[in-house]
Amino acid sequence: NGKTALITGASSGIGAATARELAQAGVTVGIAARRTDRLETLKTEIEATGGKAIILEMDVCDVASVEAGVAKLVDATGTIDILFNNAGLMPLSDIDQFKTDEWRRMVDVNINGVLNTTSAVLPHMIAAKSGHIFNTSSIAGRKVFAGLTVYCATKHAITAFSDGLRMEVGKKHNIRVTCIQPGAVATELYEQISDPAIKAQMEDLRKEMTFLEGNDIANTILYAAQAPNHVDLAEIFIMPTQQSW
Ligand code: NJP
Repeated sequence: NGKTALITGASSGIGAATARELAQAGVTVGIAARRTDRLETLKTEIEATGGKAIILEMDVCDVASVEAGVAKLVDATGTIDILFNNAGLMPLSDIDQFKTDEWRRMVDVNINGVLNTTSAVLPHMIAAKSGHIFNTSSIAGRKVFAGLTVYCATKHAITAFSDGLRMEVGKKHNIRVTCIQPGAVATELYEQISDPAIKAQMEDLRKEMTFLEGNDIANTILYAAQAPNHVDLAEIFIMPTQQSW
């Protein structure tokens, strides 16, 4: 309550749900993404229920736009207490399809994007001797699935980065780090899959089991954020009950 959060990938899915949830709890949310029309709608929705949202047009791959977004939020609120590194892509394909442009985009958004926002926000948290960073990894950051190889590689990087970051900034700077590892969540993430066979597999999966909703993830983030300061919920591994893999 009275805190400020920067949420990347807030224009849809898990990020938008988390923005709504934190705003309801009294957090001022800096909602960051490229699609500002979506952010406008979200801001209107949040403010209609008494929350406060600040739109940050941000491409997490573009350091200048990340720095501008962070500066805008700090100017408006004086602080960033929570950073949710959530923006991500999952254009799945088998390696022998050589969709190398998609691989590079995944590495850029899923890994470099997290490094860009973290390096821009961390100095403010270090100065405040307080903060909480949430990173969206995945079940794909715990194990490897064929067809998801490059995505798994990017999410394993986020799991590793979260662990190392926690070791370096927890004790020294009083900053908590939580690595979120969801199973299947019903969002637009699956729409980017360009490989027809993998896309069909994912669509079948959606018919045969109940996916998590963005809000299920948002609830756990609020729970971790509200824990007493000496409690760092280091990992949240959250699965649909019916997901057996
Ligand atoms: O997907 P979606 P999710 N700069 O597509 C943003 C992980 N995850 O909510 O810029 C800035 O609805 C994009 O915004 P825009 C997943 O890997 C998911 O499911 O306007 N933002 C949009 O808001 C990802 O890390 C599942 O296009 C950029 C958002 O990213 C996170 O959850 C399972 C951007 C994507 O929202 C959220 O994904 C799992 C850029 N360059 C992990 N590029 C799952 N859904 O099943 C993209 O284990 N965005």
